Amino acid sequence: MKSKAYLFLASLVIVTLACGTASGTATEPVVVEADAPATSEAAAEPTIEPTATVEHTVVPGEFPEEPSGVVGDQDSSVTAEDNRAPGGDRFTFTRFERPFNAQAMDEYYPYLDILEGTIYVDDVWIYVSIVTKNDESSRELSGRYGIEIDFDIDGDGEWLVLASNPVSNEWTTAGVSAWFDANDDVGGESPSITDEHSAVSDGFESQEFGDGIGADPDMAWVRVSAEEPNVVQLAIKTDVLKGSERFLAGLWAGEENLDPALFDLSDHFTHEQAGAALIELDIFYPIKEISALDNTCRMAIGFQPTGSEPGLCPLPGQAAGEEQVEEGCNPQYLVCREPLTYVGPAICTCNEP
Ligand SMILES: [Ca+2]
Ligand SMILES: [Ca+2]
Ligand SMILES: [Ca+2]
Ligand SMILES: [Ca+2]
Repeated sequence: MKSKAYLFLASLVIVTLACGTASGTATEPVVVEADAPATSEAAAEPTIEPTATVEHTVVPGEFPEEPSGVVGDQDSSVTAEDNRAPGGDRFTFTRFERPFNAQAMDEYYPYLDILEGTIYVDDVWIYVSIVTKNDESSRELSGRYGIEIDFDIDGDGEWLVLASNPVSNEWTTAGVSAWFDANDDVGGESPSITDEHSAVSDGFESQEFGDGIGADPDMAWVRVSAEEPNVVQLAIKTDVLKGSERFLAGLWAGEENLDPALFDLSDHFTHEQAGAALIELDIFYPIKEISALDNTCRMAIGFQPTGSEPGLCPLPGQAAGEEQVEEGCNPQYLVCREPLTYVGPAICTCNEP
């Protein structure tokens, strides 16, 4: 109830400021002295107090040229007619490829199907680009899109930053929220894989930012690419890393079920409850309580991974746990390219006419 009241107040503020917050501010990132970030001790208590106005000091600019990490993800459109995913759905490893409705899996949601993700980092911002399946018939990005950040590289996320139903081509904090796992229970006893003994976790329970309200009103932003309406872009202050210059990052797309309180989803639900999107896993197929959801493996940002980091994308030359296979695609039409850095499987598309 508290959060509803907060959201209501927040939307009042946004409505009030709708005309005043957009452009006109610096297009280049401006380094400002950051306020002391909330400590994790303080974060156990909700720290957000609605304020009368949201005054932005620094607005994200354009992405740096060189990406810090790139990831490919399965294109479920290639097997959607068979009511299944082509790969990439391994519940016990917290990997989901299920941009479909539950049970029948006969509705495919291109706006929830992540195909590729890229991360860029500069001194002030972590920039994220999430490429969803381009669908001429429906370009509304009506889901939630986000990034999970694990800055101590132990496999459980510290932050989940989500943006709901992005529509603006300008950077905005509207609809953006940032959640912290202050009591460090995300992931349970086995981070990034299903716990043997399930325990109760409250997930990312501490909301540190929402719609421009929080200790730092400039913490997290979203926009839709002006050139590519299927691309969601996020910008998050590097302050969230609390001094770390390296992190693991996974990307998410979903709807209401992409809920900070349910993390890790692979601990909150049993495999039986969650179901599976791969028809080969016939004991668990089809998807059930976890549907309309997609995520990526985790990119290593700012360091060379050993390969043993929990949830990490397969490294080049390493036997890939999941191959990026376009089933049903005539091989002569299959176009694959290597990601720009070491962090992910080849990105393939089927150019069959
Ligand atoms: Ca996907
Ligand atoms: Ca962690
Ligand atoms: Ca776990
Ligand atoms: Ca927690």
